[in-house]
Amino acid sequence: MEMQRTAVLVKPDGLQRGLIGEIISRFERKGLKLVGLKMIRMSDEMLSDWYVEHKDKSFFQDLKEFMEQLPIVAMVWEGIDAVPVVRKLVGTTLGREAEGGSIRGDYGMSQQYNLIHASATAADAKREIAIVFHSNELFKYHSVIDSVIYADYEVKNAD
Ligand code: FUP
Repeated sequence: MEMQRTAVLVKPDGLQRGLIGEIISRFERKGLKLVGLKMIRMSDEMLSDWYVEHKDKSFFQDLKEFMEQLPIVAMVWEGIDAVPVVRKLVGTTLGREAEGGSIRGDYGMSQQYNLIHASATAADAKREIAIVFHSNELFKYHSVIDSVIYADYEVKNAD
């Protein structure tokens, strides 16, 4: 159990579908804390770094072209075990198979157009956050609801 930050992208299909507010709202209601947010058009270079684990896959170029065609909304969410918590809310990769109740399960039918990206591991999260955010674009702040989101011992154990 540790305090983590995780990267989320609302992809071009999520932007076109008008799901930015819905997606942010789900993470807010869960009790995660928004610590970074921006709208950007990702460059080919950024995407090559972002999807480095897929660089030899057949879909790599196609995926990058899809991600480059429109701006995306990038966010950083913070919380205890935020990386696996967000992955669970996002659901598995293929929308048609993703669990009902998850974002992909509730809103998507596709593999490539799966609306959203979420970091797979804490190491991926660190790398991905650094691709899109400067350190002065990430915020550390006390939220008034912190004390009803976690018990004190959970926060102590997570530090
Ligand atoms: P995920 O971690 O669930 O976002 O999915 P992956 O890391 O397995 O895949 C990264 C992205 O590549 C996914 F968002 C969907 C896309 N993809 C394709 O476009 N085609 C494929 O055949 C496999 C994945």
